[in-house]
Amino acid sequence: MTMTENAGDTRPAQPGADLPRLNRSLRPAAKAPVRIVHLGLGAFHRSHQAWYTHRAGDAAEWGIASFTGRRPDAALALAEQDSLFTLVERGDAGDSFEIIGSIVDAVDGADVARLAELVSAPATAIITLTITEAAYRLGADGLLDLRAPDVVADLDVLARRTGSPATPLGRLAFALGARRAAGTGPLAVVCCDNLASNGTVARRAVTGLAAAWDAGLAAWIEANVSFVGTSVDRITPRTTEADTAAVEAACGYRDTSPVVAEPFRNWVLSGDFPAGRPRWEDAGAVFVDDIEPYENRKLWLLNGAHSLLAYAGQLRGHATVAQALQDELCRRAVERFWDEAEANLPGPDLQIPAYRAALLERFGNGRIAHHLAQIAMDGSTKLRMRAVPVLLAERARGRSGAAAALMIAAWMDYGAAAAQLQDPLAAGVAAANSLGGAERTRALLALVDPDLAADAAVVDLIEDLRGMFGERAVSR
Ligand code: CS2
Repeated sequence: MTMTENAGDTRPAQPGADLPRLNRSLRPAAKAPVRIVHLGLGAFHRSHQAWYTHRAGDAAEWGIASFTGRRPDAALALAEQDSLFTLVERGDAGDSFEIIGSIVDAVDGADVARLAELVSAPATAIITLTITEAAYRLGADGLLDLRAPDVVADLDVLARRTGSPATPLGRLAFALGARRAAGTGPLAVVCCDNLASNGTVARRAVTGLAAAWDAGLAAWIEANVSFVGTSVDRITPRTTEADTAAVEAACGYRDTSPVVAEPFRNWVLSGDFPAGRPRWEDAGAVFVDDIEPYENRKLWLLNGAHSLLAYAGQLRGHATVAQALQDELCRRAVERFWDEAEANLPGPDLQIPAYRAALLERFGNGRIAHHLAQIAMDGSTKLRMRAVPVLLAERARGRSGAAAALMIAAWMDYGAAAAQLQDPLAAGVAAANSLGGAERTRALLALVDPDLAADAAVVDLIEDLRGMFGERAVSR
């Protein structure tokens, strides 16, 4: 069911609690059986994979059981409305509203027994992941950091067989162990996080953790789990109270968990699905043999510009992507970074000029309040995918890579100015910031990439670029 906002609607903007709650009588089609298990029940999962599954021609056969990460809240709220939610597609011209029915079970991530039960069920064919870039616990060398405290704690829990693992990787390894024990055969793990070579990263992280627990499980995963790589794209800001009110006003029911997204969406996938998959191509998903150029285009051009705007924009006092883009200084920094990135992306097939033009329009969508503070988090991990490859590629061609370096410098300035930094390496950032001058810059760079930090010319370049956007205190 798709509804379009009726401008002539006379209902009050905030109809209040007397409205019915979104409920099963509004389910767009019968509940599908669970065949997909998802880890990371957040807004992006719902605007992207849940939407594609909902729109697949064979949606009736593919239900998603979606597990939250750290907190149960999103699952509790969805469970109260039969796992249904409204997707608000917010374009320049207005909003359209659609009830998405592909999630059939919303579960507290801490319920690891239920996860193991569903992952080991014969009908389950796919596990999708949106657990955030930082959750793969990759060190700067690209391998699982077996010394990360939460990884150590999960390995301890798994070895003792008491309690439950708390990280997504630990939970996934545990559930795959249950599938192995049940003998229910191969399946696909589809990584939907913004990481370069995300299928490979997921495989390394999951098998790395499994190997440290149970070598037999690691071998079983290697032989039975297909790690599918993807490039995912749909700008999905955090839902606000105003969004919830807009759904009430337009749809006439109360939905505590709507999701707002831009009309644009894109999903490129590469890999095997040994137990089958929905016909996501019906909804526009594209299956390719070589995903790397698509990944790089998206990670460098979209996500790279996002990170640059997040740090530069906040240092300049802006709150949203659209606002930062109107600032000449920020906009020029983005264009220069895009020039560097483009010089290292292959051929005309990727249609970079059109992609860049489309990005300017998407970022400029003033009706989407995409907060820079949301994008700014976990910078030490994100920059490894968004700035470092472009910087390295430029330097390998004998150029400076100054625009990519500026993104890193802006992250450093932001880290020094932010009242509270949300980053897996926040303690390291604070320690580095207690040093002075070039030593500080070198120590911060080592958190992102130790090899780059050993290159004095790169440290000097970044040091020179510090302070370019001012050092306004950043409160959030
Ligand atoms: C953003 C992404 O928060 C971020 O780091 O760059 O979430 C971005 O909005 C999505 O990748 C768009 O597809």
